Amino acid sequence: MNNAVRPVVECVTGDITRQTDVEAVVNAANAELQTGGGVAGAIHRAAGPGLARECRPLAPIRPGEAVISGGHELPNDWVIHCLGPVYGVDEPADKRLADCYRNALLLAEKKGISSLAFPAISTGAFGYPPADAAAVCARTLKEIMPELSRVSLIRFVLFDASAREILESALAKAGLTE
Ligand code: AR6
Repeated sequence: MNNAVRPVVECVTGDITRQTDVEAVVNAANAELQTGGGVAGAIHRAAGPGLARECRPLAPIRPGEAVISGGHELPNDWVIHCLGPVYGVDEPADKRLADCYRNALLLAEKKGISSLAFPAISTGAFGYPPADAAAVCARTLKEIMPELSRVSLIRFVLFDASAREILESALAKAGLTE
């Protein structure tokens, strides 16, 4: 383990585009890295058209992959775009979802990003059952934590209280929060 101080892990209810105090936000992207519904739509609307322009040469990405761009008009310096698995299609779904969290965190670490906020990747349009996705997220976070020395805040932003409770309980079960 090379991280003397473990990153703070927290869950909040809110909008991923309104996280003014983190350096990076994670996008639940589509393969083309263009606007869409849900998180991707909200991020591209808030970031402005420069985000889609910057992303064009980075696409397409594969399920589990993560790439990074600037934040444009978002209050964040960076956007880390992850393509989650479509549940029941991109198999094994748990591995692909774990890859998203792992690759996003390793990319943040590599870039020296100290704080980032994630949405609940794949649990909207891509249909991943929230409790199963939360278990994968917590397990992956626990595995990757020892490899992080620069990331000091990992926030999860859930759209509603019930989604937040599901993730909070998975993180607590994994011993990652109080
Ligand atoms: N802030 C935080 N969470 C949100 C927000 C927001 N602004 N908007 C939605 N959520 P989704 P996916 C929640 O569908 O399942 C897009 O069309 C939402 O309630 O954004 O990975 C892309 O173009 C859900 O719990 O991501 C892709 O094609 C979670 O965020 C596809 O959807 C993820 O929902 C990606 O699907």
